[in-house]
Amino acid sequence: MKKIALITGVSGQDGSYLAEFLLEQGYEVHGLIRRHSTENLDRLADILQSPYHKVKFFLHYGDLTDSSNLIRLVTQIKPTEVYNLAAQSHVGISFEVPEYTAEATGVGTLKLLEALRLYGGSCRFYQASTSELFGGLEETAPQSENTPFYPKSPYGVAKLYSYWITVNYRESYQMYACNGILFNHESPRRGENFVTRKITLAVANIMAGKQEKLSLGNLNAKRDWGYARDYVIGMWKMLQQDKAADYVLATGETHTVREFVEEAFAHVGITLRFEGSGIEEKAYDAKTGRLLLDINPEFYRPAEVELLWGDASKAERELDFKREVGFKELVAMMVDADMKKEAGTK
Ligand code: NAP
Ligand code: G4F
Repeated sequence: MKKIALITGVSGQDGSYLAEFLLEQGYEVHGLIRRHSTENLDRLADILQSPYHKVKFFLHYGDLTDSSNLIRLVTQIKPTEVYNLAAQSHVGISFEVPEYTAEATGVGTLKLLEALRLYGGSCRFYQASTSELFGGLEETAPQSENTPFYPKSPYGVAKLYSYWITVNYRESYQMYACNGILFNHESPRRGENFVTRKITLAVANIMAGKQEKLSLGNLNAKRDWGYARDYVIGMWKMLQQDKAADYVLATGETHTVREFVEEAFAHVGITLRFEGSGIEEKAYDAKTGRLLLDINPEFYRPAEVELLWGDASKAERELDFKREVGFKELVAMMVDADMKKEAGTK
């Protein structure tokens, strides 16, 4: 049978890696994109310049909040696999736009599932669920498929709805529908306002003399950071099983934001000396005494998830999920990519 994938959120970090991977596997790939006043397809540049474009790779305008558009696209494309990656995916910003986040990140999933139910057939469905579902229950770490949920943001609450509506459609309509409960995953394609990329960009800019210092919020938050490309392979594997199920993808390691900053500066030969605590905390170049990091409470969130630490043993066992890139390599890869980009702009 011809394999046809529809990816919502194809212009995002994960969507771009997944599209590349599926094309390599021989799929015909369709991506949903939104209209912007200036085009934002940078992450798809390689595919758009490749022989795949308009032969095996097709883009369609749409929006997860527009059900008539989703029904039309599903009927027209006739996908065999749908990957629902589209979302207002920024946790901090979800406090600023809670209603829109509920519409896109929550109810949008229902709209897509309904489009698939109306279309009929045996299309498989992947939902981009998240470790933000675990949120506030620190005592339950490391977190697995059996850990209770306690979201701490409008984003987490919207994703909770998407998680359960996916389970509900699997149980009610015998759809092959999976939740991938993914812990944070990063790459040089990560959005610039997520903490890892904000840090690696700042390191590159500071080294180039274009930025004085880096300002962050909560340095004590702990995250389980993996590499995005490893994780999109896990998404695909979830849709290749005999029976649909939900899986955690994680590294099993957790690090503070402070450790990420230390490692990123260490990669360019700078050892940081931290002083103070809370909003008074600062970090200096241990050699020169130059201020390189301070705290700006603007980046604190009204409610915070302090600890994410995943247990991916089910995915390792059943999907043979593997991660090729560890924490230090990930930081190095992101810093190097931003340094290279910076050098290219001179
Ligand atoms: P991302 O880079 O922020 O990409 C989000 C994508 O969704 C973009 O292509 C964006 O399009 C699209 N989008 C946003 N609102 C939309 C709407 N209303 N209709 C259609 N498309 C819309 O996110 P990511 O890091 O690749 O993550 C992919 C998915 O996994 C998201 O659902 C995210 O919540 C989830 N997730 C991510 C992580 C992680 O650590 N990266 C972990 C767990 C779960 P534009 O380009 O037009 O903005
Ligand atoms: O990089 P972040 O914004 O990612 P967050 O909130 O963990 O969410 C990401 O991972 C989730 C999976 O767990 C995804 F579902 C979600 O879509 C997204 O991809 O923040 C990480 C941590 C937070 O604790 C935040 O408070 O870093 C802390 N932080 C400290 N200073 C900051 C900053 N975060 C951002 N974005 N910017 C700062 O200046």
